[in-house]
Amino acid sequence: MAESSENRHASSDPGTEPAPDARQDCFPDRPGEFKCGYVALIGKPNVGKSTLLNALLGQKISIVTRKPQTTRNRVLGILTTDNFQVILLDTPGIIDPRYGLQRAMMKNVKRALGDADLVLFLSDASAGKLDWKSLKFLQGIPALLVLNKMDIVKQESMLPMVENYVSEFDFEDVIPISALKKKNLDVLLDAIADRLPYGPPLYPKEMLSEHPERFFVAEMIREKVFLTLRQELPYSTQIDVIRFEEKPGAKDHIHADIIVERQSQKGIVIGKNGSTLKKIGSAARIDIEEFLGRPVFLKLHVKVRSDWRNKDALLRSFGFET
Ligand SMILES: Nc1nc2c(ncn2[C@@H]2O[C@H](COP(=O)(O)OP(=O)(O)OP(=O)(O)O)[C@@H](O)[C@H]2O)c(=O)[nH]1
Ligand SMILES: [Mg+2]
Repeated sequence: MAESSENRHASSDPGTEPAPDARQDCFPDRPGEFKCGYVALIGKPNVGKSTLLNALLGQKISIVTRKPQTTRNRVLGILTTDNFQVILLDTPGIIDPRYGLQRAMMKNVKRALGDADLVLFLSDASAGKLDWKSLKFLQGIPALLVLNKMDIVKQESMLPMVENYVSEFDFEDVIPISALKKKNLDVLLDAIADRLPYGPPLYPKEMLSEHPERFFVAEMIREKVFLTLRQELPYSTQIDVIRFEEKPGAKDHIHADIIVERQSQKGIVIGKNGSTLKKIGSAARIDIEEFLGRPVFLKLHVKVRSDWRNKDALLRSFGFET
């Protein structure tokens, strides 16, 4: 995950174009046996898609909070074994979009589905209710029904849910898991591998993701904003990394803006004597340093961009497709 380019916006998504020489460099002796494909994680907000992506990769690359609609982008994670490479696409939870940002989020879901060889349709086994809305997105793409959060629900109580789902869609298989407790993930991975197409790897085997470092930095700050601020305010925020300077022999300097929609929100994010902003910054810096493996100097500012969630030009400047 090398820091890429001059791209100013952390949340820009470079797409799924693989590194051009990856095909030749990896596993040149066994191209016929190798499997490789794209697998999209789809489902309602909060069902555990990002938790599952992180659990499968063994490293946290997608942010997780208890709030729904945490993920906004299509987050790509690469898992390579001796026999296969699976390119996992985490996506925003499926909702009826009400404003520009949510419409852009749903575009990211559709893009992931457009790339997918297989879908993991995640449902919260403890929720009871079926997720008809997300089901409509599948449109004939081969899918596994993945019932998450089996750690907090009795297996037999999942049966009515499974019966209802399979009567509506021809799922390839049904797999109960716990992404949080890492239960049954080996079974899930075998089921994925069975269904991947044959083909050479698209990425070098040590590669875990392809987003630039500043994307992850912005996401880590956003996670702390979601965890620190209450109620609806996090949904009005966006992170814009405006400077990311590597300083050999010294700390990296990272300057990021926390964008809010209204002046009144700015005061809340800053807090009394700057206490809230300081809390967000300290927590984010710890995660960023761990992720980058080096010390950083993180400077946060709060800026107002009136109604940014509905302004296409601003959304595009933050890397969203409008
Ligand atoms: N008990 C339990 N909780 C889980 C499990 N997987 C995820 N969670 C919790 O569910 C909440 C939402 O998890 P996320 O991974 O952010 O869910 P998501 O589907 O990515 O949500 P969005 O990005 O909002 O669409 C978090 O509090 C997780 O800790 C699980 O297997 N068991
Ligand atoms: Mg998520």
